[in-house]
Amino acid sequence: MTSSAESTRSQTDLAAPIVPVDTPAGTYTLVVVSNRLPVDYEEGADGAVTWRTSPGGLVTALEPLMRSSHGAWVGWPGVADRDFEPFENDGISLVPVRLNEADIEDYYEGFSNDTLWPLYHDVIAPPSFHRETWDAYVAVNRRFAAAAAAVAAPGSTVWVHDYQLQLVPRMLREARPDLVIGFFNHIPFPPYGIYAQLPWRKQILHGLLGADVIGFQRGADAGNFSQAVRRLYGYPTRGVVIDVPTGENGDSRRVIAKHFPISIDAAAYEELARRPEIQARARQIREDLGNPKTLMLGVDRLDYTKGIGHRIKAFGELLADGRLSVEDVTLVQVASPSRERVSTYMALRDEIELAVGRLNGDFSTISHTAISYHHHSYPREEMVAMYLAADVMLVTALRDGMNLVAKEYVAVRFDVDGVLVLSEFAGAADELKQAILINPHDIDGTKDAIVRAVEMPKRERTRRMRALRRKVAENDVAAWSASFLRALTGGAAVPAGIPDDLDQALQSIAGAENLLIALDFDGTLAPHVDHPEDARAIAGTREAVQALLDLPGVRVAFVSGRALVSLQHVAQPQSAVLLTGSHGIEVQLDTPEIELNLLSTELEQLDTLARVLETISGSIAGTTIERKPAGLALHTRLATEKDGQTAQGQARDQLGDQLPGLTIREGKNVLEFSVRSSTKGDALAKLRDYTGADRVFYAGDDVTDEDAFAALDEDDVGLKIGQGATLAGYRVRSPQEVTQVLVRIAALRSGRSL
Ligand code: GDG
Repeated sequence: MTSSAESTRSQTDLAAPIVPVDTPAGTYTLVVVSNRLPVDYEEGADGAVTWRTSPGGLVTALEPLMRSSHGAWVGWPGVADRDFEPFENDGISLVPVRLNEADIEDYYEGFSNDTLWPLYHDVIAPPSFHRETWDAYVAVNRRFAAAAAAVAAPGSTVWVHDYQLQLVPRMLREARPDLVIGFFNHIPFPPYGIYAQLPWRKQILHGLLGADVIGFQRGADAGNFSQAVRRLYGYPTRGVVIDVPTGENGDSRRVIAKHFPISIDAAAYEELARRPEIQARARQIREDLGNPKTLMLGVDRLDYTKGIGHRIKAFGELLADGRLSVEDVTLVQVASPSRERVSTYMALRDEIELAVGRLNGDFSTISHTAISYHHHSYPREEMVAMYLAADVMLVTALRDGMNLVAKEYVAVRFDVDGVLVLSEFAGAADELKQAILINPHDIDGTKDAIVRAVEMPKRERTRRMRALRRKVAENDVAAWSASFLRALTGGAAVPAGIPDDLDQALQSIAGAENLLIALDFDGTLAPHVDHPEDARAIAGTREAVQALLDLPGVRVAFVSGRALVSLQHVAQPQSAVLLTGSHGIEVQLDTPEIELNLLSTELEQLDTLARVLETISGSIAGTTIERKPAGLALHTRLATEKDGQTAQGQARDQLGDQLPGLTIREGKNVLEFSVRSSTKGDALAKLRDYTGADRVFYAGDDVTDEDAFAALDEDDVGLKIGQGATLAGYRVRSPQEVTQVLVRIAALRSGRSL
């Protein structure tokens, strides 16, 4: 935790109510909040106002959902100093937020684009820190939060976007604790050493932690965020889960901070590319450029993060070295105008245009221009024609959240040709591994990569592009928004049976060399019951587990929060089943012994814990104590709701005083205290290690299973049973389906079809 004396003035501002107490809730069940509304304002000669949809990826991703789920979009309409009433455009309700000229200067151009943008992009340009622009940022965030709070229906979902609005989640939560709140950061989140420069670093984290799910582009961004939370607030984090304390009595709220890499509407790009007129235009572009052997393309907003200068330098040196010649190679650089009133951007434009002018002066001939430079925006059709025309796409960003241009190029190339040169500092590099990856700071390396791209044989180009296209097609923007919203809201009513996408995933993991099937017990194999000792797996489970145990290369494990003796009693597992109990504290792996080590201090804590809970349980009817090897659980399932709350409150208060270091875990009608912290994620890691599994299937129903889902790799399969927010990729209704799933895996694995 930091003890530095930071300004708390604006922290107080953050807490001010944003909505008058008696305001009625709105009616929209899904509210998207972003700085800019997805429309452009146009005024006809007669003064009539029209709105034109500006087709960004976000709109395409959310449009169908917004229509079907009664959605509204809150944002600035792009015109300063004007009030607009909410209106409908293309079937989506738009709720304009007013920004004055001064807001644009301080909140948007100032704090957002001259402080946060450079800071979050690894200080490629120096960030400015001004208290006045911070104050404007707070004030405008409050305005956005108030607008969202006013239109959101009770219990609805609000999805806030990007770095301009990082305080909105907290403001919304304070005004409307009933809402489910998500946040997605489109740009990187910097390492702690850089983030820590921000004078308002704690306030921003506090703002973001108001969300239930915080999405980032890369795993590294989510990791940087969690580290900042640990360093600045000391909150416990485990994998993607952060426990945010909510009050004095040890209560906490679970926040998920995880990567959800954004994408594009790949099919729509391909559809454009297949249009004959766009293909004709692509041919025309090449012709107009003198039909160079190789056409290279760069498409970026004119921004210092995009590494346009580095690209031009590498290209210039290749021409100077004679490794490329202007007769053969032309670079088309689209630099679309951006943030033109921010001084760093004005300086950048001068710098780039000077470099382009110099290079063209040095190398262009009357018939061949080295760089065809365009400081305009083009219609999407023209962009697609350029992608189609380009043999080599250069993405040389010094730091970039994702970089959609890279994905668009791949989506357009239905001819399975073209070479993508991609900076490893763009988020897209995590997925697009078959591109030629470069470090743009290494000019020699970049030059070699460009030459390699220019000379790449057709077969290699096709092989790489095919793999890239598969990746972009599979993970398109619809998949991105679905996976974010799934994590945020969970399924509503879960239908019976095995859904198709789960069946496909099962087919894929069934072929693993070493497969680990790890299963929670209560609520997963066995329905929840009033008395924990009465729990039994449903009929057919034992046979399904046996069928899996009989197969080579398959191990089955039970991963339970119960003490192992209790688990053995209720599950009566076959001896080949690996067991972990007490959230991974106890482990039994192919031996009769249970592994467990408790220190003498931990044993003393255990005694104190037992004394306190027994006293409470003895005085409140319907509460029971379950002893566990490294802790105790207070069960309140049989108590009245009020008594249960009282018992849990007393336990938290008294133990908070006497044993402040205890790990507290809350489940359905159970409060569990451990003297040793371990999670089902730790248990799973141990099992993966022990079995050497290359693919893992994990099924669970409880919030404690989220730690295990968080520990799964991309190729693993997580299955959530029942409703509620989850990190699992799949969901089924009940233990019945789990047993069906186990039977299905065994059948697939043994080559039988059902
Ligand atoms: C931020 C993050 C993250 C560009 N010029 C024209 C034009 N474009 C389109 C491209 C592409 C989009 O703009 C640019 O997206 P990028 O991802 O490349 O970059 P940012 O604008 O910096 O976006 C970034 C993104 O958010 C999404 O999360 O990937 O890392 O910085 O779609 O095609 N489109 C048209 N004419 C142009 O002249 N029509």
